[in-house]
Parts: sequence; C-alpha cells; structure tokens
Amino acid sequence: MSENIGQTTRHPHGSLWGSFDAIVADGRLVGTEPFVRDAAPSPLIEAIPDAVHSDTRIDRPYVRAGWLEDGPGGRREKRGAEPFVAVDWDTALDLVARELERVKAAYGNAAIYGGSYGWASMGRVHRANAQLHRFLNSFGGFTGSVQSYSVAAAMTILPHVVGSFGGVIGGMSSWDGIVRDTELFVAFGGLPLRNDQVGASGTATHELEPWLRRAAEAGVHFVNISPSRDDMADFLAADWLAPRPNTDTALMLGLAHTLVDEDLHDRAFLARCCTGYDTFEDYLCGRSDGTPKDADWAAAIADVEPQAIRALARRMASHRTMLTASYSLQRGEHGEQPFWMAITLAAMLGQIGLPGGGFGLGYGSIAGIGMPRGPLVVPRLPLGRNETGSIIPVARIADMLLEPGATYDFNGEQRTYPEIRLVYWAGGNPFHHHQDLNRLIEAWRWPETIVVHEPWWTAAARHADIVLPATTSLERNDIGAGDRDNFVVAMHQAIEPVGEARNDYDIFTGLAGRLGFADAYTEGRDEMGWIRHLYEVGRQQAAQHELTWPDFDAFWAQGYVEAPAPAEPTVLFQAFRDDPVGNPLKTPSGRIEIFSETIASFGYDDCPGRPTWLEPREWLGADKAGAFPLHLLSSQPKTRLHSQLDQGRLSLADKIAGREPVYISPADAEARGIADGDVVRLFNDRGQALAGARVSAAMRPGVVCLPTGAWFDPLEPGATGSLDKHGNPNVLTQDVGTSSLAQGPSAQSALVEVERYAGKPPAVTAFVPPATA
Ligand SMILES: Nc1nc2c(c(=O)[nH]1)N[C@H]1C(S)=C(S)[C@@H](COP(=O)(O)OP(=O)(O)OC[C@H]3O[C@@H](n4cnc5c(=O)[nH]c(N)nc54)[C@H](O)[C@@H]3O)O[C@H]1N2
Ligand SMILES: Nc1nc2c(c(=O)[nH]1)N[C@H]1C(S)=C(S)[C@@H](COP(=O)(O)OP(=O)(O)OC[C@H]3O[C@@H](n4cnc5c(=O)[nH]c(N)nc54)[C@H](O)[C@@H]3O)O[C@H]1N2
Ligand SMILES: [Mo]
Repeated sequence: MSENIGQTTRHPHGSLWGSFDAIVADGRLVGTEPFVRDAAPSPLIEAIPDAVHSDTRIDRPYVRAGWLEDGPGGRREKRGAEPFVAVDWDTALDLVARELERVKAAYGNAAIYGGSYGWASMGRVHRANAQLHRFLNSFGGFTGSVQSYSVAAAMTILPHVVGSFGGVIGGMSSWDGIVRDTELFVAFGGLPLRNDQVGASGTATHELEPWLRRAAEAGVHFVNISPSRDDMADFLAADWLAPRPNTDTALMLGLAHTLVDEDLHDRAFLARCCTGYDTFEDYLCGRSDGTPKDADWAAAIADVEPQAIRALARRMASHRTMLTASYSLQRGEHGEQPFWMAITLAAMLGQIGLPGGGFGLGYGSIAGIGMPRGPLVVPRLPLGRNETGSIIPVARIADMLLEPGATYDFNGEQRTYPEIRLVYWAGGNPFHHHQDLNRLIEAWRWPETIVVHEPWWTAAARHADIVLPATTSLERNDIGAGDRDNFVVAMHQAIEPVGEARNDYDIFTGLAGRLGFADAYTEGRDEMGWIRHLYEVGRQQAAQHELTWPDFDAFWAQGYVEAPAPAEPTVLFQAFRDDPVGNPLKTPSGRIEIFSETIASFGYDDCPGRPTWLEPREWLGADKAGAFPLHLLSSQPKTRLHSQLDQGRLSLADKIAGREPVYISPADAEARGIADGDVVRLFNDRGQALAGARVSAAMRPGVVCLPTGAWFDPLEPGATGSLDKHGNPNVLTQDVGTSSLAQGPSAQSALVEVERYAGKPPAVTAFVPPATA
C-alpha cells in the first residue's frame, strides 16, 4: 500500500529493471528502493528518477513546422532538422484524427504502418504498442510487424527444427536441475550478468547470479565461447575460447566432426528422436561437397586452436553437458544457422531430454530464462483483430518504405511490400533499434506523416511530424507481469503527470472519440476499470491451475501476487525423449529435424535444408578484411536498457568525454596509437560515429564492441552520412535480412575501422531538446 513516512511517500511499482518502492517527496520521485524479495536487484533502478524528471522530457504536444505549414508531406526531407511548433492538445488530436481519416479514405488501412516495435514500459494496461494496436484495429486495421529484433531468426527457424519457438523458450530446463545434474556448461556468447538486469515486460526479481553461484559451488564447469572474456562472471573461473564473431556454426561443425571421427556421437538418439542426420553427416564429413568440416577446417575459420576444438568435443561427450547460445548469435547474417547447428550438436551428444543435459537458448540473454517457474497467469490487454492481414518481418521496415510494391522472400512465401503513407509509433525507438540509420533517414523521407508518442525527446521523436508527450509508468496506475516471472505486480501511480504529458490510453481515447469509436476502444472502462478487469481475468485463469489469488483490493494493498515455483526441475523435451512417438514434436516428422524437407523445398541459397556454414558478407575472414579490418559488435549495454535511461546517472557516469565507450583490445589500440580514454572515430561505408576508447584485455584482438543505445546525435541533423557525435553503433551496422527464411536483423555482422579523433570533438547534444519555433 502507498504510505506516508515523514515527508515522503512510498508506492509499490514495477519496471523493466525490477520491482521497487517509488519514494516521493514534494510531488517528485526522489528515489527507488528495490523489492525486498529481489536477491540481486539491478542498480539501473537508481537512474529512473533522473529520467522521469529530466530536461529531455517532452513538455507538451508539438508539430514540425513544415508539416504544420504545408500539410501532410510538407518539407518531409527536413525531418529531424526543422524546428517544432507547440500546439495545445485539442489541436494536436484534431490534426492526428483528421490525418488518420484522410489516409484511410484515400489509401486504405494498410497504408498506415503501426508495427511500432519496441519495449515501451512495464504494465499490461498502459503498454503503449498494445494500446496502439488495439486502437488501430478498432479503426479498421493497419500494416503490422511480426517477430522481434531480439530473436527474429530463432522464432522463424525453430518451428521447422523442433516444432515451436515458444515451447523452447517457455519450457527450458530450469536452473535447479542444472545445478543438480549438469557437469559441463558450454555457453556460446557467454552468460553476461549485465543482461539479466532486464526482463521482457518487466521482472520482479533477478535470479541468474544466485543460480550461477550455486552452480559453481556444485562444481559445474563453465566454458565461455565468445569474443569477450567479460561475457562470463569471474567467480565461474570459466575456460575461455575466443572465436571470430559469426563463426560459431563453423566451430560447432568442427566439434560435431570430432564426435563422428572419434565415434562419440549417440547414434541411438539420432535414429530414435531425429530425422535427416545422414544427409547432414554427408555434408559434415565432406561426402556431399568434398570438404570435411573437421577441427582443422573449423579452426581456420574461427581462428582458434584445432586441439581446443577436439578437446572440447571429447569433454562434452564424456560429461553431462548443457549447451547454450546467446540470442546475439542469431542477430547476424545467416543467424538461423548457429541455433540450428547448436541443436544438431546437442542431438549428436544425445542428452536432449536428460536432466542437466541437452540445449537451452539464451540462458544468459535476459532475466527469467531457466528460472523455476510456477503457472503464473499473465493478464493481457485484448488487441482485437487486424482486418488488413498486412504484415512485414519487423526488421524490413526500411526496405518497405524505400521499395513499396517490391517482392521479397519470407519463410517460404513471396510477399509484396505495401505502400505506407502514415507511420504511427508508440513505445519504441526505431532510431535506436534499426540497423544502418542513414538508410533509415532516407526511408523516413517517404511517408507523408509520422506520429510519435514519447515521454522523451528521443531521435524517434525528433524525426516525427506530430509529437505527443506520453507519461512514464510512474505517472499512472497499472498492473504488471513479466513474460518469465513469478509475480504479478501492482504498479501504483507515484506522481502527477510531468508537464502536459498524457497516458497513451487517454491519447487514444481522445482520438477514438473524434473518430467515433470511443466505446469500442474503451469498452466503458477507465484506468482502474481496466486494471481490475485484467486482474479478474488472471484470477479466474489462475483458479484453473488451482491457485487462489486474493481479491483485487487485497492484491493492490499487498503490491503483488506470486506463483509458487514447482518442486521438481523442468527438463526440456523430457516427455518427447521418453516417448517420441507418443509425445511427438510439432514438426512435420514429429522429430528434431536435422534436415528439413520444408526448408529445403523453399530453395534458398542462403538457408539450405540442413545446418550449413555460410560466409557472412562482413566478417574477419582473411580475404574480406580490407579497409575495415575490425569486427564491430554492438552488445546490450550494462548501464541502460537499449536507449532507455541513457540520460540516467549510471549511463552518464560510464561515458568517456560524454561519449559511449567502445571496447578495444590493447593490440588494436596500440596499432592505431589509441590510448584508454581517447575520443575515437569509428567508420565504414555506411556511416561514422565518435566514441570513447576503453582499452580492454578482455576483448579478442580484431573485435571492437560499441554497446547499443547511445542516443543518436548527428552533427548535421536530417542529413545522411553525418558524424554521430555520441556513439550509436547503428550508423555502422548493415540493414540486410539474416536470410530469405527469417529476414531478421543482422546487426552483429559489420566491419569498421577505428582511428584516434585528432580534432576538438563537437559537443554531445543528444540530451538538449530540439529547437522550437
Ligand atoms: N546494433 C544493434 N541494434 C539493436 C540490437 C543490437 O544488439 N545491436 N538489439 C536489438 C534488440 S534485441 C531490441 S529488443 C531493440 C530494442 O529497441 P526498442 O525497444 O525500440 O528500444 P527502447 O530504447 O527500449 O525503446 C523504447 C521506447 O519506448 C519509450 N517509452 C517507454 N515507455 C513508454 C510509454 O509508456 N509510452 C510511450 N509512448 N513510449 C514509451 C522509451 O522512451 C523508448 O524511446 O533494439 C535492437 N537493436
Ligand atoms: N543491461 C541490459 N540487458 C539487456 C538488454 C539491455 O538493453 N540492457 N536488452 C535485453 C534484450 S531486448 C535482449 S533481446 C537480450 C539480448 O541478449 P543477447 O543477444 O544475448 O545479448 P548481447 O549483449 O547482444 O550478446 C551477448 C554476448 O554475445 C557475444 N557475441 C556477439 N556476437 C557473437 C558471436 O558471433 N559469437 C559468439 N560466440 N559470441 C558473440 C558478445 O560478446 C555479447 O557480450 O538482452 C536483454 N538484456
Ligand atoms: Mo531484444
């Protein structure tokens, strides 16, 4: 319950970084105190007050001058460069409603792009993208997006290989079983603790570090296979193998070949639970192409010792081995392959479905993975139906805007890009998340109108025509539940809306009223009405699992309800292993598909019918590394969530001369005359960015890492190719699909050069609001 203590009040609340009590004094959020049940709270919650009360907040509605003066499409090439004109809320809502009606009447609903990808904030009622989708569905539909930037390739290939994506992510072997039964834990991409700070749709607690400490105590041995030694906590005393980025498929093939060579593979499991192994083995052993994928072959590609590959393969075969791969592996060109190959390797080891063995994807990628999980029912906002049926793979947005009418391949279909006139975004930051931002700037010149709801002056807001200021979660009541959590959280409003900010829900209610469907959109409920409604839906579903939730008022006062964790560990595919005929997977064969007839039938060169090593366009392969000899990784930032909280104290304290740190090996730094703390310029054919050098012996030479999320800050706003002053890696990444199968983002396949920046670096202005007229 919210309560008064002296001059301050405290209010239970939830966030993407963990649950906390909001501490409020004189109407301002002054602190956050972590949830008592959280064993390892994230320090990121300390930065929330900095962001909530910040000069970067949007104080009132704005319209870009050219759009206001010339109407839709007006001076659209000036997006990002022109001043904004303040308007009152009624004017702003009238303009948006009229424009939605115009576009719908002239071009149909599919001309509205409302995919609006992004993480928004915790909270099931005020989830901005969900509200946008519900609103646009009530309006007749929109062009939407499928998949996520996180795991597009995995979501698309795993149903072909093991029958589902959700099944793998939802039913993973839990840490309690790993601590008990695993002997060797091999992690491609490591298990970086920094990434456990955040949970999808929020997380009440953080459990990775406590589980890893228990695993270490229990004697589990860890192997970190990553270009960065920092991807594994020191207390795990892990072995470190540092392959070239994007070569994991080759490395795994080398491991697989050693298993066959030394007759260590589990033929019985392959015959009983898999299909297509023989076809794969023909490729593995070079019978189909003349090239055996042996340890020497793999070592040359990954640039590691062949003996290390052989030794690891033997170790994996002689121990109870859990194999994991981080999501980052599939966010590169041919990102489908390392996940397919990891499952194939685990199948060859024959431990899938055994306690402590097999595979699990993303153990170190995000909070809640592998956490022993009760049957928590997560109440969700009903979204309605999108009548247009128009969708794109989420990461193909620039292609869609630049090439309306063009055809493209996607998971066995030939599809056509719609022609978009209006882009509507609420709860995401495309100028953070999309690759090749200079190409996105060009794409952004095509639509006639771009509407953005944002609490802050992010680059997405700056590149919009109509900007509507949204509240943060602290300024509203909500009910929160993470996708992989054991808690439903009462999120009490802590402060009044900052400036003229409004809740996304209230903004859409105002628009729906103008457009004549307010009742359909609201169903007659206000904020608390929706919160109570979702809680009741969840409570009834919980009862079906024989869980008794308290009545709403008791929940609201207590601040949470909890689903008890199960007594026994979860083991992925245990039932399938025990009886593959009685409990088949949802693949065409009912088995693990090491060869997929379905994928083979698509005829894609860039995604054949079995796991295959395919060279990326950009990687450290010797003949490729010319003018841009360094492989750029843009990992998740430890001091924020994507672009969120970049203006907070943790992120600012970590910057070098105000810029994002780029991690570079001592050898690469020395070869370029770069010292720790220098301002440097990263560049390639696509763009250029300043950053601050952080020389780190944890980095494999040849690889640099510029974490994602520094607010895009071009020297010349609105222009392409301009120097980003702040260190956003997406001016350097390439905007190509992983393959014709998934069309996922390929952020982790990019080559760059780095040099010391000789001149006086221009001031960072990302956090200064844009000019207003
Ligand atoms: N180079 C590179 N790029 C990447 C990645 C990478 O590894 N490398 N990772 C990718 C991945 S995995 C992801 S998931 C994406 C993340 O991409 P995004 O999810 O788009 O990134 P966020 O910065 O979280 O953007 C969320 C936005 O929502 C706003 N917001 C928060 N709450 C509210 C609200 O209540 N209402 C409204 N209207 N807005 C709100 C925030 O201010 C913020 O601007 O980035 C991808 N991009
Ligand atoms: N603090 C924090 N945590 C986050 C997020 C955040 O923004 N901030 N974002 C969350 C989101 S939305 C997601 S989807 C997940 C993403 O989870 P991941 O995709 O797992 O996260 P990354 O940090 O991109 O990558 C993990 C590590 O993989 C290594 N790596 C990169 N490329 C390769 C490669 O080719 N081979 C090998 N072997 N290793 C490689 C890098 O060294 C990197 O540190 O993180 C979540 N966690
Ligand atoms: Mo993500």
